[in-house]
Amino acid sequence: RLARHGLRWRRPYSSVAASDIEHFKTFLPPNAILTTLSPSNLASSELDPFNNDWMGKYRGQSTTVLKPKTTQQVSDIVRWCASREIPIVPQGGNTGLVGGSVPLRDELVVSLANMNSVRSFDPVSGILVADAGCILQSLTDYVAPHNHIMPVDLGAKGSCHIGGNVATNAGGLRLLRYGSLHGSVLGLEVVLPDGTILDQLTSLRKDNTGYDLKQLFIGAEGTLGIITAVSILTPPSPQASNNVILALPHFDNVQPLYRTVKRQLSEILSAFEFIDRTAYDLAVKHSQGRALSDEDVEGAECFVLVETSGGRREHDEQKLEDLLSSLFDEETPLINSGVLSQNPAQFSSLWALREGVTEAVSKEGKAYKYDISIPLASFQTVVDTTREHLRSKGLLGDHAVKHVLGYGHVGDGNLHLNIVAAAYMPEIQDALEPFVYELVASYRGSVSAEHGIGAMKTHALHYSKNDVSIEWMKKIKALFDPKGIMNPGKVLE
Ligand code: FAD
Ligand code: 2HG
Ligand code: ZN
Repeated sequence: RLARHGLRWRRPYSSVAASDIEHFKTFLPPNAILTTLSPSNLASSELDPFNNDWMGKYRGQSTTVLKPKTTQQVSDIVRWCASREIPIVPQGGNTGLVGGSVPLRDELVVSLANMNSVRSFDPVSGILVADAGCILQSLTDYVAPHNHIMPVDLGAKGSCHIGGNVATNAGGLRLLRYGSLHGSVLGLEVVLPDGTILDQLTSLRKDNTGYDLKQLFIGAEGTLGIITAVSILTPPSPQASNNVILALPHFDNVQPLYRTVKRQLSEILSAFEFIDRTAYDLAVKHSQGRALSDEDVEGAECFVLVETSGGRREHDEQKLEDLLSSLFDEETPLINSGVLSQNPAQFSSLWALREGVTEAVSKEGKAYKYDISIPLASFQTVVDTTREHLRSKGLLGDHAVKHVLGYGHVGDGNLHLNIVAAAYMPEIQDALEPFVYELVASYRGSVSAEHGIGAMKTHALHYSKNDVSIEWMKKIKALFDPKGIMNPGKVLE
C-alpha cells in the first residue's frame, strides 16, 4: 500500500531504541510506557490497539506507546524526539477513518488517553476548557447537568477525544446548527514539534490581535504539533428536541424537501441527514436502531432524518406536525411516510438508524470510504455511477464488492460514499482510484469533507487544492516542523 500511494520517508528518521526508553523513564511513570523493547519485552500484540486503525485497513509497527499525563511530559517527550529525530504519531481515540492516527512504520505513538481532566467550565458563558484526551461523550455528560451540550456530536462519541475531533476538524451531526470547530474552538494549548508549549488557551469570544494561529492546528491532523488542551464554547441545551424519519420515493425529492423543511421549520431545524436505501437496510440488518414498519419503508428509495431543537416543546411539535401534514397535502407528496419519535427511546432509535451506518458497514465487510463534498443534486448520481463503474469492471458480487451506498450530511453538502467489500483487494482499489477523485473534481468538490487526508489521501490532495495552496501548506509545515517528525506521511506527501 505504501508503494502504491508513493508514501515514503523523506528523511533518515531514528527508531526508538532501548536507550530512549531509559530516558523516558526519567520523567514518566512505568505505566505510561508501553514498549516491546527490552527490558520490558511486552508482546507486540499488546500494542495492536495502537498500531491498527478502526477500519482494520492501516497497520503500523510501532514498538513504543507513551501515555503522558501532563503537558510538560508531552513537551519533554517531543523535545527528546526532536533531538533524536524520532517521528511521532499523536493518537486520540483512534477512530479516524483515513489512516492518520496509526504509524506507517515504527513511529513513536503518543497517546493522549491519560490527559482526560476537565480544567474548567463556566456555566454562564458555557466555555469549557478540557484536556485533549477527554472522550467526547464524557464531556457531553460533564456539561449536561449545567444544561449545556457539546457543539459537536458524532457516531464515535464514546471513544473519540476532543483533541482528535479538533485535530481532524470533525464535522458530524450538529454542524448544521452549531457550525464548524473553526468557530466554536476558542483556544488551544499545543506542544510544537520542537517541544515548545504554545499557550493559546484563551476563553475570549473576540480576539483580533493578529494572526489566529490556533486555526492552523484545527484540521492539521497532528502534523503541526500535539494539542494538549482545548477551550470550546458549548451551547445551552435545547429545551425540546424531536426527530422524524421521512421515507422518500425518489432521491430527486431530497432537494425540494430540504427547501421546504428549512422554510417551515426555520430556526428549530437542527439536523437534516440522508441515508439511502442500502444504508438503511444495512443499519437494520446489523441492529442499529429499530426497523421502521414494512408499510413505512415500502417503495422508499432513501430516507431523511430531520431533527428539531428549540425552546418550547408545544411550539416545536406543532411546527413539525404542520410540516408533516403540509407534506402529505401536496398533490404529489415528496414523502411516502414519516415516523415521528414519541419518546426519548424512540428519539435515540431513529438517530441510531443514521448514526449506526458506519458501525453496520464495518460489521458487513471491509469498507472503502470516500467522504466528499459535492453538490447535493449529484449525491445519487455519484453513488450510482460508482456502482455501475464497479459492475462494468466485473467487481460487483459477494466475493468482491457487496454494496455501494451513500449517506451523509445534506445540509453540509457532504456525502459518505461507502463501498463494502468482502476484503480489501488491489483490483477494487484500482477501480476506485482515481475514478472517484476525478468524479469529485469534475464537480469542483472536496476529496475530504470532514474526515481529513491522513495517510489515505495524500496523493489525492491535488484534486481539491491547487499547486499554490499545496506549496504554502508545505511551507507552513516546514516552518513549524523543519525536522518533519510530526506525523510524517500524513496530509502532505
Ligand atoms: P484519532 O483517530 O486518534 O486521530 C485522528 C487524527 O488526529 C490523527 O491524524 C491523529 O494524529 C490526530 N490527533 C489525534 N489527537 C490529537 C491531538 N491531541 N493532537 C494532535 N493531533 C491529534 N468524523 C466526522 O467528521 N464526522 C462524523 O460524523 C464522524 N463519525 C464517525 C463515526 C464513527 C463510528 C467513526 C469510527 C468515526 C467517525 N468520524 C467522524 C471520524 C472522525 O475523524 C473521528 O471519529 C474523530 O474526530 C477522531 O477523533 P479521535 O480522538 O479518535 O482521533
Ligand atoms: C458519519 O457521518 C461519519 O456517519 C462516518 O462521518 C462516515 O463511515 C463513514 O463513511
Ligand atoms: Zn459524517
